[in-house]
Amino acid sequence: MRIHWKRSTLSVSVGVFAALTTSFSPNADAQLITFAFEGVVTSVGNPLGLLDGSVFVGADIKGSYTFDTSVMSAYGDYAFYEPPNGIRVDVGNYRFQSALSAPELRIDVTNDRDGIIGADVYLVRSRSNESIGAPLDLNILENSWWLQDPVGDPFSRTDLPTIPPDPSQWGLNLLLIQGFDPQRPKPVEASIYIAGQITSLYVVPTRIVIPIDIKPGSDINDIKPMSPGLLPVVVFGSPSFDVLAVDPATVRFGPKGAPLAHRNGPHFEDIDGDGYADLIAHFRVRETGLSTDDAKACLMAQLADGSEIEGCDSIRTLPQ
Ligand SMILES: [Ca+2]
Ligand SMILES: [Ca+2]
Ligand SMILES: [Ca+2]
Repeated sequence: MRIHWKRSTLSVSVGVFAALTTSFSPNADAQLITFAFEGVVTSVGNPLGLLDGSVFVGADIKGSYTFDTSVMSAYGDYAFYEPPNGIRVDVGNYRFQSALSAPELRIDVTNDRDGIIGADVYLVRSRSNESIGAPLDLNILENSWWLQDPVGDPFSRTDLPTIPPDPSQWGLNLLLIQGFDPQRPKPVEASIYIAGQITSLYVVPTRIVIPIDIKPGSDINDIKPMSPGLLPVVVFGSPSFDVLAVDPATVRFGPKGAPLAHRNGPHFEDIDGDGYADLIAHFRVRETGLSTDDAKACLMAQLADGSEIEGCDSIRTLPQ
């Protein structure tokens, strides 16, 4: 497989549409969406023997990409610069992923390119990636997934798809990772490449991160893990998060997932005085599974619509 051809074709596709970018103000109902995927390696370039034997033709690919529906575009070229937007691809012993603190994820949605009905493209491309450290020491310049269909007609517009594309509807299906050795000036040839196909995708339920306060009124949050007592935890409501939507039966706290200590559920009160109701839960300390090694503790719950929330706070544990 000739990788230069793939690379230059991708660049042209992105370049043409980047020139037409138009951004609008963020959408108030923005949502983070994660598509998980599975696939298979179809081709490996490893001329220097840098990759170990865990990457081979036929090896499993697993990964996911996350994007934000607040990004608007008139021409189908969506750009995402804030974490947790990005892509993660696991192959063998390696993880190829977008830069964790400064990602640049692009999703290009092209309908009827050059006026040809059915010349549709869906391109997910991470342009800023974490390097692969020792012993490999590679800069990852390409981490993308490209669907193109010259015969069918999967898209009729350039809206950002919020349900996963069906790979079986597309003629071309190419996942491509290329790594370059930073010691070599101006690399022309990739030091490694991994090509594959994505065979299935599914939506990962969104987990909403919410602020909590363990032991309201105390900043240090001292906990004696073996104490027979109760631990109060506040979940803060906000304009975008109504604590009344929390399903009390699903509330869990700590590594062992302690349930609410009170059978009649949490109570509600505006603890911080911001005008939005907050949820006050109590847990039996011994049921939380916290130990003297822990420096933080988290609360998890589901909302009535099935989405998940999580909030964490620091703790200081004390021996009995
Ligand atoms: Ca089309
Ligand atoms: Ca506190
Ligand atoms: Ca409040």
